[in-house]
Amino acid sequence: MEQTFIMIKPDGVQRGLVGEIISRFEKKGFSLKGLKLISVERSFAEKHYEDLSAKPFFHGLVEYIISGPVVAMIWEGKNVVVTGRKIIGATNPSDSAPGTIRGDYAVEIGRNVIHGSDSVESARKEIALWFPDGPVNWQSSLHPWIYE
Ligand code: RTP
Repeated sequence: MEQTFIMIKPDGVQRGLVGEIISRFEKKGFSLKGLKLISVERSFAEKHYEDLSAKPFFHGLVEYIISGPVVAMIWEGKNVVVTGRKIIGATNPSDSAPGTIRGDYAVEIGRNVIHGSDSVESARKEIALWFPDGPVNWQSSLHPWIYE
């Protein structure tokens, strides 16, 4: 079953949006397979965002991610990578549709509350980086009612 890496950024944690965000993924029918509240070092944040290292906003992005604890999660389910990005909404909250997390809770691109893997390959790399011991192994009893 497909997995994705979702991170609630420091603004989302400090604004008290953790429960709301987890609730949206749970209610959709996805399964939580890893969860931790963690403050990361600068070098770790740079590694996570290494593909963006040439971007002019890279330094500010790293400062943002290390400014407080983040909630790192693994979510599992059919098409969870693409669907997770839809639940999150467009990168720039000015473009995010109402009903998405960024559309409902964010205003600026540099404080957009949440990260989600943009592909199955990115998800695999990000889960390996953030959860070197892998996902928690449990089966949700809801599965028979979510999948045919
Ligand atoms: P994310 O990785 O956080 O899920 O975001 P994304 O794929 O939707 O967007 P990406 O292009 O990978 O950018 C990563 C994060 O960098 C910040 N950003 N700031 N100031 C700017 O122009 C700018 N552009 C991007 C955002 O926090 C974005 O989520």
